[in-house]
Amino acid sequence: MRLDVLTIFPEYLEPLNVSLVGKARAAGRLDVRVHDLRQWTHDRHHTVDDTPYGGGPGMVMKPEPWGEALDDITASGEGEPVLVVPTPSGRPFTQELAAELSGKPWLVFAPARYEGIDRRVIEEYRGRYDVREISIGDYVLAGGEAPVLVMVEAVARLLPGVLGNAASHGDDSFAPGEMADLLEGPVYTKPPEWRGHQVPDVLISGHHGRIRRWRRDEALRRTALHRPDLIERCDPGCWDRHDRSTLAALGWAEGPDGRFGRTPPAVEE
Ligand code: JAH
Repeated sequence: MRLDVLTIFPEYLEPLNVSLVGKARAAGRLDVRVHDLRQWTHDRHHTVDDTPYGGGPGMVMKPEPWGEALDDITASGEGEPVLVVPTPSGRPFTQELAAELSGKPWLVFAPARYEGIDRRVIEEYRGRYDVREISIGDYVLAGGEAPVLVMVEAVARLLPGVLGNAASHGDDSFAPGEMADLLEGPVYTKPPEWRGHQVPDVLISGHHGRIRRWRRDEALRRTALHRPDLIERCDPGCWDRHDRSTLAALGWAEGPDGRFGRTPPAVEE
């Protein structure tokens, strides 16, 4: 997979040289190229921003450097890249999207600074490439570089041969229920007692059926506590008999459609 990143802070992308992504590159699974957007400016001050039309605070990134840079970068390879633009107003980045992007041969990331990039750049490349405006979460950063690091790590670890991944990642026995329906429960390793805290007996019991059920119940508890939206969105087929009784014990009410809700169904007059 080829990855290009076009940024005014190329040094921010240094972490791509280390750890998992660095190893994927060393192993020849990833070809990462980081470019300084200012190389595509022509004035003495390497200007990349200007004041917003219509007024208001902050600055907007000028279209010309982005256009020239993206034209050069996209002409330097074969085929059409997916252009990824991190923005808080984008579609959510999910494990599903990471998996989809991991199947693409070429990603070009365009992290902005200031108040963002002149809209016409997105319009221009929408007509030519698959453009994805993506948000990694509901908060505002100073720019899109940190989201690029996040997305590249999520994508790179799915590439065949990167994380000890088998040839295909589709039928993962490898990533058990990775981001399936529930959050993962707690994990433990040796020693069995640490500073007076015990590893739960069931995990040491050797009763594999009970261990499986305990882990499922812990996953349900954690999900109900931290991500009730995931419980509510699950269709009735998600839950086995034991799940239903665990959720009921956690104070969840089963509606007539078999879905669970935090508030008990309204009582008829
Ligand atoms: C901030 C350009 N979803 C997280 C996220 C992504 C991008 C940005 N902020 C937050 C951002 C300023 C300029 C992009």
